[in-house]
Amino acid sequence: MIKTVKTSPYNDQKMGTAGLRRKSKVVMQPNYVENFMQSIFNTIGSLNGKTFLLGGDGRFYNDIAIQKIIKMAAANGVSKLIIGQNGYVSTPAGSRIILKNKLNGGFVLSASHNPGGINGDFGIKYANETGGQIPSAVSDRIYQETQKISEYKIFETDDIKLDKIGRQKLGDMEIEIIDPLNDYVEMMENIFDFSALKKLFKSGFTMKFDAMNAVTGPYAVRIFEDILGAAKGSVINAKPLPDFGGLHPDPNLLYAKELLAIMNADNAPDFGAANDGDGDRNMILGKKFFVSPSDSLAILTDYYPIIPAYKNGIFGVAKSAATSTAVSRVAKAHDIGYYEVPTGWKYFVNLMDSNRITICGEESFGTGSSHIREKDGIWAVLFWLSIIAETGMSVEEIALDHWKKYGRSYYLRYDFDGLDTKAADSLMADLENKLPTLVGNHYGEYKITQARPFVYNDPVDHSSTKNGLIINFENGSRIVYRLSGTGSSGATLRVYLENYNRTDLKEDPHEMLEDLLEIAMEIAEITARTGKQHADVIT
Ligand code: G16
Repeated sequence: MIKTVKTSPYNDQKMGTAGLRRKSKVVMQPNYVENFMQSIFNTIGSLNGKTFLLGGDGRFYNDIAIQKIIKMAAANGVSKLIIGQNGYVSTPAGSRIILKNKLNGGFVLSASHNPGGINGDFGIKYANETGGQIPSAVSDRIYQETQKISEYKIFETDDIKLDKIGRQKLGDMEIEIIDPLNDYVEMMENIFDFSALKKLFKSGFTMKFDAMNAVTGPYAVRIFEDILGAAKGSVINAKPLPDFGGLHPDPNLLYAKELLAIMNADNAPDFGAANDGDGDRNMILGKKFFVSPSDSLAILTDYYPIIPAYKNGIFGVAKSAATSTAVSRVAKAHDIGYYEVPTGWKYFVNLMDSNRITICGEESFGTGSSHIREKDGIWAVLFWLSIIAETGMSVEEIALDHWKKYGRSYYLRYDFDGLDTKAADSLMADLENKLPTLVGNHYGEYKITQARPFVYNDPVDHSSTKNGLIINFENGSRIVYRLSGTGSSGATLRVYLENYNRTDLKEDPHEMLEDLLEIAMEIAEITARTGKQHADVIT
């Protein structure tokens, strides 16, 4: 019943910042999933005795890809698969299940915040035994394997039913269908003070959580409505849909429009939040108020002593280099370890495993801690609710209080989308070459003091990664340039701007970054090289 099928390589199966992401129609090509999965299995080697998690965010093609992976796992000698009921598992819950049950790794089928559907994107994230995504050295080996693949193995059988919790067999492989919520909910109960949060909702506190028709809907309904007592209907777009109901499941000011309208209305609830397709990203809103992810990381870190799981102290904090420096000031004030890593959650994993950090986060709407090895959208929301329950302050008051204490890093990210890959690569290469010549240059009041590629030397595995170019100014401002690693076609240039201010705390970030944007466009010759006068997306 095990069939060996001849195949030939696809040349585009290199993983990006977080797994393989491609247009659904690309992934639907004959043998595309099979080639990629067989390359992973070949790279792992012996699968006997190994157990993996399998699930996804419910997007289009999840159901088909899951069946292929189950049948290939059985044919390749995997001992056991643990699968989320109906094929669902969020990225953070998956990480938890892997860690808690000491699995050998797992596959979460998701293109994260990218849209779904036949014209959208599909993706496969591969986590190792840490519950975090594999390091680049391993993804490079898998890519090599995809380039020479000539056959794959698959079990010939009917599709496996995934709707009932319980155990079954496929050949010698055991399949266990689990409730993907249980372990995750239990973990949250052990991190946060749920009785304080129940009191908060009992006192009439109101919230809206936008699950964006993606995988966190059932998690959010169970935690916020069923357990903590938020009013029914507090979770909107709660049912996971294959095309996310046409939504772009990216929790930011551009795509979470429905939530934004609710939070900007005069009768807005006290608190708003959204998660992305696979539940690892979060956006936090107050009444007519947006918390930038970089500020959110700094604020959560500042309040760590109020959370039961962290009250005895944390090891340290880390951010990606592109994220604003707000959290560095908090780390200094609390006298805890502080690290900057390349973009990609996988770079936090060694720091967590070696007890160097407990909390970490990124500008790309990700925050989390060492409870798992992925970022965690619902964790961030529960942390914010805990701060509100403890202080009695509104979201806006908490942010203002923070800025008064530490000053404010005005921060925005400008994305130039759909660029020709070669043009984007040469823009970055030429910019890197001219960096040394920029030091000392003046642009109005802005004087460049440092201009360098960001190079990260991992203190644990001693790997070295170059990611992005950073320009520092005398007044504390920064420009960071890098190319996105999560797109499914073409290139996206990201320009991250930061302007630190100690006294003017309530200004419009767009205005505060206007001059720096002009400088950033000029230095990298963005208009001349890409034809773009303006960024396509600003978050
Ligand atoms: C992934 C990574 C994040 C990264 C983000 C953006 O998030 O896990 O660490 O910050 O991509 O990456 P890029 O700037 O290269 O597009 P997710 O939520 O997409 O898995």
